[in-house]
Amino acid sequence: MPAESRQQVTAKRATARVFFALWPSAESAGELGQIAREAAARFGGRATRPESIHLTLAFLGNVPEARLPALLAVAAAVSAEAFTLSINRLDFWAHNHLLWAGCSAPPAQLAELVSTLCEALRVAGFKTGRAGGEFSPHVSLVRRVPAGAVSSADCPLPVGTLRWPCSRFVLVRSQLSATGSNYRIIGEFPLAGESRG
Ligand code: 3AM
Repeated sequence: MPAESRQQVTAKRATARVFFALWPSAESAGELGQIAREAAARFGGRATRPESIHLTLAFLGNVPEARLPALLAVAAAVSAEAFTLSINRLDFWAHNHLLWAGCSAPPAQLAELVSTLCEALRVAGFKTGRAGGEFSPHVSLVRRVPAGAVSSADCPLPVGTLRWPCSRFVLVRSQLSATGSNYRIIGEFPLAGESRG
């Protein structure tokens, strides 16, 4: 049998850095992007660009490209209900200098979607997230906020409550670059019913 070409070997080893997420409408992304820019101007750090704003459901990291069709099939078989997120608070994690937006009361359907998705991924042999890590729903708005810049965490969102209807989740490919991560949606999966909440 002829030896594998260098190209074939490289193709087998190629990986994609991927994660599942909720992706906002352009309108919600625009509003959150504006809050991110204002917070970065006030506290320092790097605001997430509107086109990159998302809520991570499950992070897989590097997956062989050859396994992407299986990954898409697992997600397509997930059955979960649509819901609406009420984003109404800002918070700050000192350990990773991250300012983020979230919900005071995340809907039960969000946790159900994450547990159903993660269980389906586990059964199919995909590893997700940090071992033993709890799911903490958050929308990253400003990264690398300087230490000590934010004195009070957990405050209301400046624009009041932002409604984010979620009728699909997506698989995203992340390309790391010197200027940050670039995200590309490579799969979309509908959630059942009307987005309520
Ligand atoms: O912007 P957020 O935090 O929602 O934090 C990373 C980002 O989500 C997260 O995956 C998203 C795309 O990069 N992430 C990166 N490395 C991770 C890891 N090892 C991770 N999440 C869990 N475990």
